[in-house]
Amino acid sequence: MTAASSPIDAYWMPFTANRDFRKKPRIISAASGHHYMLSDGTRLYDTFSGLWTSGVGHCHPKIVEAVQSQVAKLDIAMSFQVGNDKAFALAERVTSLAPDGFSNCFFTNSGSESVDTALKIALAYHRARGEANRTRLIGREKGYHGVNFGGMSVGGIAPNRKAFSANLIPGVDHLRHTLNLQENAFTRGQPAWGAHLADDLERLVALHDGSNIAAVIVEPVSGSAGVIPPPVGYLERLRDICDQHGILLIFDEVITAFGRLGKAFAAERFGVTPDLITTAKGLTNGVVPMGCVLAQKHVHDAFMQGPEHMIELFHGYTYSGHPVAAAAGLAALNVYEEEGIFEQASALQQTFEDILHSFADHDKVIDVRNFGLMGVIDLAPRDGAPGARGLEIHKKCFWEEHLVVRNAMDGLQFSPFLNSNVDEMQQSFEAIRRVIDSVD
Ligand code: PXG
Ligand code: PLP
Repeated sequence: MTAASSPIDAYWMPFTANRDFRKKPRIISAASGHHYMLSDGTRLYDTFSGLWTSGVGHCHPKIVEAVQSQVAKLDIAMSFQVGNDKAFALAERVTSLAPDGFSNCFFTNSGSESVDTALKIALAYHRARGEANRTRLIGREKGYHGVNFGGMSVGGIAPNRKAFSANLIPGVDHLRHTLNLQENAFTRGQPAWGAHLADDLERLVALHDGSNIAAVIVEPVSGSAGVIPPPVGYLERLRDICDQHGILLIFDEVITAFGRLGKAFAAERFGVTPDLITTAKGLTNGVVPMGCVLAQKHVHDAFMQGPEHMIELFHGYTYSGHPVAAAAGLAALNVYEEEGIFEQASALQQTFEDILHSFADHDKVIDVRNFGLMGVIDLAPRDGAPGARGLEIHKKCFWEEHLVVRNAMDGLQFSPFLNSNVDEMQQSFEAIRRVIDSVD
């Protein structure tokens, strides 16, 4: 065993500049409501709701209580061949929240696992229906579908793919992304320009023949790549083309589900119904890791054939439907309903949009985008040092303004609590403006 050289060096942090972090670690040790706490008692306001996860705030008493009592009652049950009561109850609740037609729920432990599960369901679905030639998968440039091999391959974020280029799964194409600052900079909500980019799918159908294409996966609103709302008519167009050619449409709703757009699902908000929906994050308010794939009845039922003693889908995780996670999920869904959380989110959208767009005339700002309670302020990168300005702002917000602000390179991303207090939201952006003003 080789001991790490300082007490924090052993932890290899995800998606983090580890060496820079270790110089002055930002370590959170408690949270309550809309604030984090450091071990010295400093309180920080969270502008990112965990990591798009915690719509109702941290350590909600009802979710905490549900998890505490569940872990003392049933810690784990075997999830293959035997089930637990909470997983069945949660599957019922989630499918009843989903748009009409969704009948079944397959549990995972993260968004990445939900995406790889959905891709596998799509491939196996076509095979079960006698169309085993439908193997091609289509993602979109700038898409983020997690970090497992399937999701990384259909994803379109170059740095996430670069080191693994030769090993991405074969038979994947990408639609063009819809971010275009010449046409759409500083649009509030959905841009009017860009629906025609969905016709890229027609080109791929023409190239490969539609009969070889299994599924298209998109985020209804791109999140990680920097909040890119769909152009008006774009999602509808994708749905039409998929229908014409028997292609499954997958919405990756890991961020957009459970109220972030003011409705239970983006599918409902946009009035476009995919065949499969992937979720995670808000399913448990982020309290216990859990995701799920929602399937339309026609997808699920295609598997329910052959001898009844046979497994229909050779896929699953040890922790699929984990009882403690499922108890957290049930409690979170209860809170969403009892406290009118989706309605609160819906009511906050306009204020959030107005605050964000008040940054539009700042000389360091090159774009502002928003939809529902998702938003980004894109800053101009420093010459020769892309990302440096964003990271400096993140650190200054943390230490000087006691705010946790997420930067992805020079984009400042915002995921306000679905039950935010407007005064706190306003104060946090006043502080962010001070910091943007103060850096080079
Ligand atoms: N799909 C989508 C649309 C996501 O947003 C995943 C899949 C993967 O989920 P897991 O649970 O495996 O991380 C995500 C996750 C950011 C950021 O800064 C967003 C995510 C992850 C990391 C950073 O926007 N979303
Ligand atoms: N911004 C907002 C909106 C807050 O609510 C808080 C704390 O409540 C802060 C910033 C940080 O304030 P302080 O430095 O007093 O912890």
